[in-house]
Amino acid sequence: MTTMFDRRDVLRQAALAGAAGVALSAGMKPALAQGVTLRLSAPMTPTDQRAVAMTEIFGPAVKDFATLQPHWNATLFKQGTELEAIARGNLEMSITSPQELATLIPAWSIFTAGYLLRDAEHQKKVFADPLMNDLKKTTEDRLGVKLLSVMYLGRRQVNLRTEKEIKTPADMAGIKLRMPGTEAWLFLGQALGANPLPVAFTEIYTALQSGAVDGQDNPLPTVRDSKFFEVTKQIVLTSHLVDQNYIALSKKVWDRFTPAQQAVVQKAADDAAESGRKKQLALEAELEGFFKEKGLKVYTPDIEAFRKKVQADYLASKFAKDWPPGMIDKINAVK
Ligand code: KDO
Repeated sequence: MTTMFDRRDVLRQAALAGAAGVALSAGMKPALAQGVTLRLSAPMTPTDQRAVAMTEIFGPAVKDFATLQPHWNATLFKQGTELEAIARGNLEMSITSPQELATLIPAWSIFTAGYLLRDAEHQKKVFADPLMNDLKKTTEDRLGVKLLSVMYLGRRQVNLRTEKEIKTPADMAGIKLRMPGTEAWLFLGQALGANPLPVAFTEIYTALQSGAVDGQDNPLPTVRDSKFFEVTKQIVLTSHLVDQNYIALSKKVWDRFTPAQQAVVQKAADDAAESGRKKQLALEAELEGFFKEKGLKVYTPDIEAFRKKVQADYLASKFAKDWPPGMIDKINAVK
């Protein structure tokens, strides 16, 4: 785990790198290296619809001036270390999350709150809304990371290897629920009533198989793609988080593109995100049947009981103190 000291150091280095970028753009801007390589590191599998969209849509769209070089399954950087790698100039792209951004810029934790975003459409509109301008700008200035577009991961569901039926958060007591390894993610597991344990995405299957954890939470397309259904017995449709990832690009690299190239990169990201979103939504609609055929129990618990506890826990949490005043209301008002 990276310490607080390391994390502040990342911000300081990114600020220095940003200052260097400003000096360059003030006069000595280098010509764009021909055939710039965009190394992208992310934990998802190459068959995840977001990865497919990046490979089949984003890569070809920018190929005249940039080469997308994806490293899926966290093979280049470990899950959660990608933003630091971009800030330090060791990586050009990632598919990042509010939970990871929140480790460096606490205001991002607003989007880690369960039962906030309503659906994929709301998520897309919120990302495009001016209410996001400050957060996006702070991320560029302090981290040197430009967030190009929002990718829909899906509604997160509780997926257990245990058999006891779950109706309310009280039924989750004592369940060892795997969560990704950031504070905000662990808090979500706790708000669901479980006993959260940090495990990297690439280790989930083995942790479920060995019984090191009792379950995990992820959207249905991920449960199929990463084959978690093979080592679990039930899916509780809590829909506790309309999960989002962002296509993240080094701001230094972005600044080296010409305006015309920037327009191509932006459109490529938006097109990839839109394609991935449509495919994830279609999969979510059809996968319940697939899991039932595989012998899993799939059912809806008392969603209101979960919503009430999770929302109350977040509002009372230390995270809420970092949320920009009025932002929850603005998010809710986006129609
Ligand atoms: C996960 O680790 O559970 C998670 O779903 C968290 C997301 O933010 C994202 O990192 C995702 O993993 C990866 O893209 C793998 O699907």
